[in-house]
Amino acid sequence: MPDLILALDVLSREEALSVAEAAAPHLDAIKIGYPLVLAAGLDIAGPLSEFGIPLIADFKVADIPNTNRLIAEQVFAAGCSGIICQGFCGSDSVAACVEAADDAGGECYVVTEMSHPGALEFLSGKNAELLAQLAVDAGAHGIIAPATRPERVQALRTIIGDKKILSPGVGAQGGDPAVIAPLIDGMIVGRAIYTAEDPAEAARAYAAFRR
Ligand code: 3DU
Repeated sequence: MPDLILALDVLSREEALSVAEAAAPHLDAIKIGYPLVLAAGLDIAGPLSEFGIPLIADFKVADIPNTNRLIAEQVFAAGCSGIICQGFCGSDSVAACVEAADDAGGECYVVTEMSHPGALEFLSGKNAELLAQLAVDAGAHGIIAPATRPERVQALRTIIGDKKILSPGVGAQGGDPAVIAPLIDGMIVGRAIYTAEDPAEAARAYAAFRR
């Protein structure tokens, strides 16, 4: 059963720290990304790390290898221990993120199939399977795969073996935690926790699906 990862897509430092503090006892990691970092700055990673929970930077990095490496180095220097990159820029671009993660003692996850309906246009099916194989070949620590499509998570699992699957799409996007939890290593939950009237209680409820 999976770790619980809070997707902290709130738009102020105060709200981020207050939600993180409330939910922290039930969490294994916090995922930060463009919404929070653009609103509050990457140095929000400093106070967030004080809750003692690993931070994963979801910048879906998608550039040439040199730029990917520069982005990843910033992320790890800020105190994050994981980074999420796209795979569709190719193996050298992914390798740049994996190398930066390895140098920092961190982890790199590659997006394969996304969870929203539009993912079916490009980021699904055969393309997702190629991206999963690319993640394996590049030495990535795991992949991102959709909680909204458990059967696709199972298909991608056959490619990546025991590498980690972190899975967004539970709650607000309709994914069922009871169905997806046994298939994955990390359950990513955002709005269903941070917009709840009582984020601590919401996090506690999702934490029931943890290891
Ligand atoms: O739908 P939620 O509010 O639980 O948030 C899900 C988070 O995961 C959010 O940060 C989103 O950007 C991210 N994510 C997906 O939802 C789907 C993907 O395929 C990849 C990342």
